Amino acid sequence: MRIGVIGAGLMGATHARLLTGEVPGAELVATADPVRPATYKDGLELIASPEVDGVVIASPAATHETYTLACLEAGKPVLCEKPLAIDAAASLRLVEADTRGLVTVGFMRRCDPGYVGLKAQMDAIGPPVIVHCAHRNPSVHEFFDSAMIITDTVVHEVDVTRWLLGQEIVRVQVMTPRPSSRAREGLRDPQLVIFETEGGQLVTVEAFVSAGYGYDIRCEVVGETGTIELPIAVSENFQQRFEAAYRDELQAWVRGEPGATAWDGYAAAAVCAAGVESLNTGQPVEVKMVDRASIKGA
Ligand code: ISE
Repeated sequence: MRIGVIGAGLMGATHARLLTGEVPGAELVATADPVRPATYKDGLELIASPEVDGVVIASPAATHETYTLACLEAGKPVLCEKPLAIDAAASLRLVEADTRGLVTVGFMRRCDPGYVGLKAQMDAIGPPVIVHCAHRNPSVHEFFDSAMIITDTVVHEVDVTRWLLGQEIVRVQVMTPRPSSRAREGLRDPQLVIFETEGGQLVTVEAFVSAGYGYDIRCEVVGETGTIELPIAVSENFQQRFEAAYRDELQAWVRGEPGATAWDGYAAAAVCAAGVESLNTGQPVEVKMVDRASIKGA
């Protein structure tokens, strides 16, 4: 597959590097970025190029909807970094537009060897009742605000929960202890997020983005007859921790294997919206989602 990557920032550069030699069947033929060195300044030109068969979108979130729609209009498979779009309403427009299943969302943990192993063991612990997660980053950039701890950080646990349990999340509650003295002024960090699934399971997520000591992702699934845990692998940052996941995600996409769909991107956005509302109100919030059956092709 001849691939074009839109966005030459951290994630775009990571995808471009992996596509150059690490992913059999993939050939990086073009890049686009308005300010950094790239083949095109405009992502729409890259999408229109007859040289490009498939597109990876790793530009700022506000551009995702436009670029994804252009890929759909051009009939080209697209791997869009999370978030799929700026909010749930925009994500839903993409679900409706993706009648041919051309959209994959970059929820790379589904390809992480640790998570893949965890999912493979789910049958060994009986019906799952509780999941405990922790998502700790050493630090975040100065523009990172309290809501982004939900929309940028916990969004991965939203997707992992839906993927591992095969259930939609119906309610979210966010609680915050006193902020860490290491958290930037005004940042409500850490946060404790609780999801309730449609099947009545509970998921706890400790999100702590000023954890200092490293990038640390944990997940324990408690079933009726046992528990299983993600191997602990404290790393320097998420690129290092999930290097294999990013590579395997690209490989699966190039092979045409199913990954996270536009619906998964929409569901994650809807859960995050409830999470941000709970963060702001201190109350549990119901997730508002359209009925999947009402959407053709979702
Ligand atoms: C970042 O945007 C990511 O996507 C990483 O996977 C996540 O672990 C990190 O917390 C986010 O800031």
